[in-house]
Amino acid sequence: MAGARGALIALEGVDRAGKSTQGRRLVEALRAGGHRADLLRFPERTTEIGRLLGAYLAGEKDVEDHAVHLLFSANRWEHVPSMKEKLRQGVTLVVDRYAFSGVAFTSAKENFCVDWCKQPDIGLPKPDLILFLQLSPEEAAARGDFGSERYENSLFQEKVLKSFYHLMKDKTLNWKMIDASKSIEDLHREIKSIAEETMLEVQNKPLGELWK
Ligand code: DGP
Ligand code: NA
Ligand code: NA
Repeated sequence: MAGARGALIALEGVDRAGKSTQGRRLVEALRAGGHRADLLRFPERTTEIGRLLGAYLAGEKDVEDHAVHLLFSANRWEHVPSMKEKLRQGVTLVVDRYAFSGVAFTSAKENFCVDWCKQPDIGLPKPDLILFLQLSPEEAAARGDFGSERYENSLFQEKVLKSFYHLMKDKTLNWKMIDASKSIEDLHREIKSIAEETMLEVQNKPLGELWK
């Protein structure tokens, strides 16, 4: 029998919900439990495309909205060969943001429809689990001010959230809503348990293709 494959787990959610902290904690805990696991964060800013996106987000560079949408997608695609190889070898991948952020952020802009936004990401490795970390705008505000990157303002973030809710209606995807107002520790335990369950469930199932 071929070895068990790893699971692809996406973390999505509103700003300051704790995605990055939870992603790190999850990978550490899985490794401590004897699993192979890696963390990936999109945009992945170390490639050429990633550096361009970093400059765009920092406001150092302007890029036309359609063009930048395709670049965010390209930044995911350029990691697909290595992601598939790791999953095949049994490494579970935790991704901090994925195509759902891609669609939610661009479709929050004027004159972009969800359908157009999804096209370039069709066929990406399909997450076995999408954890959506939910936090009310009030609770998010209590965790501190927005940073100074592009998109970091409350009006735009509300539109992004609406787009996320639209994407969650897709029942072909395994969305799990998580209450991110809990303590870091409680949230971590909940996420770890759902992740371990998913890893067992999918280990002998083929990896899917997103939105196909
Ligand atoms: P982060 O490093 O998680 O803070 O994400 C950087 C910012 O980029 C954040 O505001 C969300 C946004 N973002 C992430 N992925 C995409 C994408 O695919 N398209 C667009 N337009 N924005 C994205
Ligand atoms: Na965008
Ligand atoms: Na950010």
